[in-house]
Amino acid sequence: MITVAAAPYDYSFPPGRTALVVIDMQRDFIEPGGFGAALGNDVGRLAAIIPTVAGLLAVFRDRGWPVVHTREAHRPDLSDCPPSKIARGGAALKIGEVGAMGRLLVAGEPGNQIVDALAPMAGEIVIDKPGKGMFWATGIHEILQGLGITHLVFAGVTTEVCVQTSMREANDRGYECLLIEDATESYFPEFKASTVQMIVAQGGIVGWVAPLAALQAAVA
Ligand code: TIU
Repeated sequence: MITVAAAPYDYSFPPGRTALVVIDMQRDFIEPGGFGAALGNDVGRLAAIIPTVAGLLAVFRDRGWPVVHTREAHRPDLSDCPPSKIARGGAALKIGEVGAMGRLLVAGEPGNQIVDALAPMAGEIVIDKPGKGMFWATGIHEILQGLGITHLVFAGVTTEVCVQTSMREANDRGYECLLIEDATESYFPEFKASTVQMIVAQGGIVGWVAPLAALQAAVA
């Protein structure tokens, strides 16, 4: 076991049974002209974590540990997108409509690609998820079970939406979850702070939180 100094107390994980999950570091949320911007958000905040996420990826890649990338993505016919989700898609453009990087949140469109600096490498798992959480309608639980994964380390965007939802889904499925706090970001700093508090409250009701430096020190 490797032990990381974390909140609310030390997080121990077994190498080989631990996967990194990078949530939705796609152009739709991080670059101007995508879904995040269409919702009225300042997307500049999110790009700031790219170097930290890259550093976290390096920890796992250098050791050959499993890496999962997710994208929030719908089929081109939107058959996997509830009408309620489209209706609440913000004032400017809705899911499936054409923006500066192609159709918003549609698989295969330019905006749906993970940003170049964090592009998946051969052998890494990439899943398209129609929901906010990574387990809904993706089959990822079965994939992780097949690999013997028991522990998940989380990064990505946005902290209180897709990251938190995925962590809670993972928690309910028995995974021990660590969020790397400087490798996740929200359009709303107060929501990120609240999410971190919610995760670690009540003795780690959802999981653990630590900075990248603590993980790097633990594996050194
Ligand atoms: N809007 C927002 O904060 N997030 C999302 O819609 N999706 C993800 O968090 N990936």
